[in-house]
Amino acid sequence: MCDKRLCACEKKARPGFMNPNDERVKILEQAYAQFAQIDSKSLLKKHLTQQVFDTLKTRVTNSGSTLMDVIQSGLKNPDSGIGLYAPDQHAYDVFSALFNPVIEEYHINFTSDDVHPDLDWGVPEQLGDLDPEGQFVISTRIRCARSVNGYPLNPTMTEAHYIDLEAKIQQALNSLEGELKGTYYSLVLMDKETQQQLIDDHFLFKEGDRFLEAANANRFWPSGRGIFFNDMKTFLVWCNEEDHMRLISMEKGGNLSSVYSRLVKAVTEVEKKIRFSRHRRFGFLTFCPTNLGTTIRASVHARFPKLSEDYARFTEIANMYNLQVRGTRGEHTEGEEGVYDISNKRRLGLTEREVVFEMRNGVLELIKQEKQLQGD
Ligand code: ADP
Ligand code: DAR
Repeated sequence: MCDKRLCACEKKARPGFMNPNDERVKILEQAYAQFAQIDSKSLLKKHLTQQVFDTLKTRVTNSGSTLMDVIQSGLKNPDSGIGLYAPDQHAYDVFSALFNPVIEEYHINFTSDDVHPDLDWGVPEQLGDLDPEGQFVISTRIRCARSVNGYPLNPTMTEAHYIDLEAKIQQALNSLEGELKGTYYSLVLMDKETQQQLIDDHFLFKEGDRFLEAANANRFWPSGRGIFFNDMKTFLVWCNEEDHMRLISMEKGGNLSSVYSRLVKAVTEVEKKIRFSRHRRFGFLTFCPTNLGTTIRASVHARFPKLSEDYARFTEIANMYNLQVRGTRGEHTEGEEGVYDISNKRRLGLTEREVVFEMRNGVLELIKQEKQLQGD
């Protein structure tokens, strides 16, 4: 019987698998045993069964990522809603036994037989204005995420990757013209006062997100990170935050057609210069599985003082229309004075057109119910 620690036979793990006696497997087993004792409502907690864990614990992607890289954020943050991220593009396939049930549950009605449809922006002019009288909607924003082909995802990027990708993105954006013309601002060169003002004004991403930190997505910060925006700040691009790129169109008021039309024009222009990563089943690839597919989050900041008096009922109604309620400072924040961030929850299994219409129809219903409660 060979000594497990020294035996050469144990050292030869199969490609794509760790040796069961590998120290990393032992650490995973200890972490899973501790996680079993913790109460959590995350989809990770629900779907990482002992059987799934045992199936995946020795798997390794072609970038060297393990199950720990996938689940560590959810292990460290039991209050996660999801609790897992893809450390590289290959992870969605290698750890599909865990990703698939989480993805199919989060994206509602996306079943194991479904494949994300081809891109279809639809006709932006058909969306109209959500609130022409300006009674409820303060501002409208639509964002999509893009991973750049040939680059790994956050946890497997080197500092050189971040800097090289930032230069590639900056070069592509600096060639934009007309309404999309703008300037790139690197976080490395940005003074803290300007940075905080941009965050407070809802333009720039926050720093130090604990979920991303635990997922190893904030390494080498702020190297390679930054923001591009046009003079009006109606078209913006986040560089190397959670995803390689977040392309954002936003403006005051509820003119959904205007915001969506600008985003479609921008993404169409940028994809002439940068090749985006797509998965054969999940559409456009993102770091978090909640953003796969169209990667679109179309949101309004809107006043619902009556509806939100009963917050549980408010979120129940929103869920009926596949809408998500967030606070006014982004994810994991609270509403302020009856103002909330209302957006589509589903991004996968629908076309771009269907996703934005789902948000439009849901928001119009919330406005109708708010008017009824106000006795309009
Ligand atoms: P993402 O939308 O990229 O998932 P967040 O939910 O964290 O990220 O929002 C990012 C920023 O965008 C936050 O400052 C948030 O307040 C702002 N934001 C989101 N939707 C709107 C909107 N409709 N109008 C104005 N700002 C918005
Ligand atoms: N905080 C993580 C991510 C949820 C989705 N939001 C993203 N990707 N920004 C969670 O599991 O709650």
